[in-house]
Amino acid sequence: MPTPAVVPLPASIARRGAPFPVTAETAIAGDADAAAHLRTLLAARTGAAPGSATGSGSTGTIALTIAPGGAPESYRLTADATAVTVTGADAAGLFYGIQTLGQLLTKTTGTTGTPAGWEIPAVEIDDAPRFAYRGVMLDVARHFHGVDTVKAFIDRAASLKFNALHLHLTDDQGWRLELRSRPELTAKASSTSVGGDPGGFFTQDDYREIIAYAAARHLIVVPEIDLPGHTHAISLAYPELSEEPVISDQVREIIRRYGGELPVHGRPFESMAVGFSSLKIHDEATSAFLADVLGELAELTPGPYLHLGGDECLGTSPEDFAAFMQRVTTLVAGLGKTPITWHEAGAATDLAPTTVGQYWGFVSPVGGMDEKARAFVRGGAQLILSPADAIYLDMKFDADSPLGLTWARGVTTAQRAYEWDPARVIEGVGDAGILGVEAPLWTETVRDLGDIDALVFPRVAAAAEAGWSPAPGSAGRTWESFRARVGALGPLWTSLGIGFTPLPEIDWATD
Ligand code: TNX
Repeated sequence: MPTPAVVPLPASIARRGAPFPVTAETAIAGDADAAAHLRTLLAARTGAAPGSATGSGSTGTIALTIAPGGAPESYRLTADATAVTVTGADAAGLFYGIQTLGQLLTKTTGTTGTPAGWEIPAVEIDDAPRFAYRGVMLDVARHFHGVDTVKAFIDRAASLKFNALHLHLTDDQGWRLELRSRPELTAKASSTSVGGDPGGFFTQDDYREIIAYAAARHLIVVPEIDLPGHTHAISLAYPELSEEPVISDQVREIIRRYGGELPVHGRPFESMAVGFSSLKIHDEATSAFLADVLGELAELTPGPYLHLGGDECLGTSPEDFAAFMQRVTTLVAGLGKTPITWHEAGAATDLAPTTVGQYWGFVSPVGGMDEKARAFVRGGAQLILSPADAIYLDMKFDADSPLGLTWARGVTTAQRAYEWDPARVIEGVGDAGILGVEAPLWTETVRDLGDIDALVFPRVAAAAEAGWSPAPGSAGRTWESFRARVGALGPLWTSLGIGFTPLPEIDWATD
């Protein structure tokens, strides 16, 4: 019997005996929230509604319970011919057990005397995540993506046991969150996107709605205000806070290649160049602005983290950059939140000591990026790993598609997204120094949910496995196994409305 196709691979999975039939008579018992999630999933996958609250149980029962005591987010799932039990150590664990159950649900072809139907293979699964933080990132600044798209993105992430949604809310091209303390930001700096496309922003109610929707699926929201670079949009609302754009050869080259106009202080920027903008680091008005913006963001955000950016500040001197990151991480720590910054801030001494670094260099580091990342761990904090050549979801896998970029080692593959180990990226930083893994989707070329799905699936499943599953080298943690398991998920993804790209590296099941 082949091992059932579960992604991310569980910590332990064993096959045993005869399958559990899923019929209109299947009873679902136990935790009401979890039962509702399971029913939605069963209905989407089967097109019918097996497993109703009123199921007689004559063909078996699915029991959903929470039994505290195990590791956070862990669950145990057993299935045999008469019963399925999913027991979570907490509500998140139970929710993840249900996601596994959705993947296990298999269509039966039917033989003479037995009609075609659905079943759950008999299994025994004990599962818990390798890393506490498993994130996806959506850039809503380069192209704005509204509440419905963000919710769809959350559903997709939750189905692969991600527990954090990082929203890149601000960048040179737009400011996407309404703030009561600084209403000019969205009034004057939110209406455009890359390439002349329309912009948009989240009202505070939108933001709260996203947070609640994510929480119901066990994801926290990590908002990012990218500072002190990637701040050209601020110059539309508060011109006095920003320096003149620094036009480097690299800025000219990107604009020559991808089109658009050079950045002009106080005017919307709709092209793709990076690294030209900077806040005025030493002005009191900048300090007052940061206190308002970050104070209000901390109030609006129940999750423990605020992301402060800090990447590609080529328009800021290294000394000013270091002083700024020290000041702003200390401000955020004082607001009771844990700051996250991109790894560049590791060059600064005296960051708030809890500051988490997010590494976006390559799996084999170049240019001293690993040294900056290591500084966070040396200071007693942890890292989130987002190696760009492995799990940047905006990298192209099809040279002819208009979607995606190629700067992280060219056109990529699902195999490259899969074959890396978080504990082998930054020398000297093993599991203990790693908070988790995050797969970012930058949206310079990404306009809608169809574009998102086409770039994100299937590679995001490889990122999920890097964050959740036992380290490569454990049984089943191979590209060949992943390839087979992810291919088997095609029909589930289709029934959930996910427009994944059927990469030719993978044999996709059709039913
Ligand atoms: C680099 S990686 C960026 C983003 C771009 C992305 C495109 C990082 C922290 N910054 O500003 O959108 O490349 O792939």
